[in-house]
Amino acid sequence: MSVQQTLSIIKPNAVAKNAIGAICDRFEKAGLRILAARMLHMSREQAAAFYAVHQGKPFFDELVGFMTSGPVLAMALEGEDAIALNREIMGATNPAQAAPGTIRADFADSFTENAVHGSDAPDTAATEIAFFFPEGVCVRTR
Ligand code: DGI
Repeated sequence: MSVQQTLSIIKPNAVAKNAIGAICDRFEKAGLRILAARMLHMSREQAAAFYAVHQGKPFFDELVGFMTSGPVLAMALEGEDAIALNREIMGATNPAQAAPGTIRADFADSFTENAVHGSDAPDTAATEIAFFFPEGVCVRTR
């Protein structure tokens, strides 16, 4: 167990259904702390760069279209084993396979519109946090 940081995005479909508070409540109740938060409407260039690893895949254009369809809330979260904990709370990428009670089971509308993003490893977490928070994030002292 170690304290980690991870990048969370509340995606446009979840923002549109006013679920920011409900989703952040799940993070906080699980012990994840919000170190930084930024509401933004991503450009096509930003979304394509963020998901560059998926360029050329059949779902890429739909993914970029969705991620630019409305505002998102990007957050840096911190906690014990934050990366795995966040992904557990989120549920499986395909909401049809997400366990009951997970964020995706409760707030996803489709495979593409699956409500939240969470980093999958320490190196991607660091890259993704720097992508949205180049100025750095808060250090929690209490
Ligand atoms: O890290 P995740 O978001 O759980 O999953 P990922 O990095 O493999 O994929 C990024 C996003 O792309 C995912 O949240 C939803 C979308 N996606 C991935 N695979 C598929 C997909 N969308 C569709 N429609 N079909 C897919 O096979």
